[in-house]
This record gives sequence, structure tokens and C-alpha cells, in this order.
Amino acid sequence: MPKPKSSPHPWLAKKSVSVILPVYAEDETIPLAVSGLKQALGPYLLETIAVVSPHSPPRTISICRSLARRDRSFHFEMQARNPGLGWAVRQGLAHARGDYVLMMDSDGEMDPRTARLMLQQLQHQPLDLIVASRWMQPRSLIGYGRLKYHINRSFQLFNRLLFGLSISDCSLGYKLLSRRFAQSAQWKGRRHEIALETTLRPILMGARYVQVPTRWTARTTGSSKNNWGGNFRYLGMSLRLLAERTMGRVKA
Ligand SMILES: Nc1nc2c(ncn2[C@@H]2O[C@H](COP(=O)(O)OP(=O)(O)OP(=O)(O)O)[C@@H](O)[C@H]2O)c(=O)[nH]1
Ligand SMILES: [Mg+2]
Repeated sequence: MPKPKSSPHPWLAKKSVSVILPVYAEDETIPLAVSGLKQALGPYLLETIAVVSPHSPPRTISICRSLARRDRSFHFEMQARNPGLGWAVRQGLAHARGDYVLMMDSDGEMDPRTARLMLQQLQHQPLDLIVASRWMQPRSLIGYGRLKYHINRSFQLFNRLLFGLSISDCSLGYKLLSRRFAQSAQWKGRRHEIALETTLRPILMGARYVQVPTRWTARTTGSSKNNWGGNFRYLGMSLRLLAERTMGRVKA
């Protein structure tokens, strides 16, 4: 497997990564995500934990089972608590064994090559969280609706001001987080707002963080499970975390 180009810092050389891949009614994008991440993470990849919704169609489940049969580092897990993406991500985080967990979607919208950029950040400084941002470079959102674009942009600004963040994207579910934070945080998100919580909560807990640029491309197969009402759950999560912080209840 290819090693990252520059030689790793001795500290980084010993680190391992568990990938958490939530899956609900996807098909050919799953093996593409798995192979893309294998290439990007190379020898640092310890395991991929696919947490599959039991409401997925049989084809999705059979693709994941067959990946698990062929590859010992690919673990198939049926999602135990339902419904909701948040439960799936939390299940994966709880079972991860690597020093870091990489969270990425399985629907083909995220670029697996960004995972290598995240790892490279660890060569220079000790970090707990590296988030992928769609807002660092122009034209990084392909196929994103105009209204969604403006709402998302305003929401990022809102959170930056609310929490004094130095990152431009706090709601994307694509990031590398140290297992220490992943398994000590008191996660509350049950649905898609988990994508926001897995960035904000560790930061409020004191995680050292940076961002790297990524490109997001709208899915060409399947459909999003995130409906418009779900946007209010993101707002609810921001307010919940603000309240927790104000009351000194964000446990480190
Ligand atoms: N296990 C599990 N996976 C889920 C669930 N809901 C969504 N997913 C997966 O989580 C990822 C993100 O879900 P999407 O519904 O595409 O949501 P999104 O990308 O945040 O929203 P959009 O920006 O609207 O596409 C995809 O890979 C889905 O297959 C769920 O309830 N359980
Ligand atoms: Mg999606």
C-alpha cells in the first residue's frame, strides 16, 4: 500500500485510523468509498466499520456483507438503535479501535483523497480534530442548490460567531477525530445533526483543531435522507451546545 509522500513523523508512524462509514440505501458508492479511503490512508488504515441501517434495501446489505467476506479489515455492523444517522455514527465511534476515527459518508459526495490531507496535518503538530471544509476554496461545492448554498453559508457564519470558531465548515460529516475525544464525548445527536455535533462538541471540550480544503459533489445515485425539517435539528444542536457551554456542562 502506498505510504504518504513525505516521510512520517515518528509519532505519526505509530498511529492507526478506524473509518466509520454510515450506510443507508447506497450501492456502488460504498466500494468506491472503501477503496478510495484505502488508497488515501494506506498503512494507517486499521479498519473500516460500516454501520448499516436495517431499513436498507437487500442490495445494500449484500454489497456490505460481500465486502466484509473479502476484506478482513472491513467490519459489517447492523445499526442497533433506529432510526437516525446519529445512532449509526455513535455506534461506530464506540466500537473504533484506532488512535483516530475518520468519519465519512458512503454516498459518493465526499472526496476520499482529502483523508490523506488530514493525516498530513498530524505530521506537523499534535491535533485532536481535523475537519474537511467545503468553504476554503472557490467552486468546492458541485451540484449544491442555490438556496441550500446560502442557508449553509449563513449557518457557518452563525456558528463561527456563536462559538468563536477558526474553521469555515462545522456541519460536514467528514473529519478525523482522536479516539480519546470520540469515546469520551457525551454525544446527543440522533439524526443528521450528529455531523455538526462531532465537530462542535470536541472543540468545546478543548480539542486542538485545524481544517483542510475538500470538494463536495452531489450524489448521482440514491437519495438524501436529510429532509428540510432536519435543518432545524442542526440549529437545535447549536443552541443545545451553547446552553451546555453556558451552564458549564460540556464535559472534557
Ligand atoms: N446507518 C445509517 N446510515 C445513514 C442513515 N441516514 C443516512 N445515512 C448515511 O449517511 C450518509 C449521509 O446521509 P445523507 O442522507 O446523504 O445526508 P447528507 O449527505 O448529510 O445530506 P445531503 O447534503 O442532503 O445529501 C450517507 O452515506 C447515508 O447512506 C441512517 O439512519 N443510518
Ligand atoms: Mg449525502
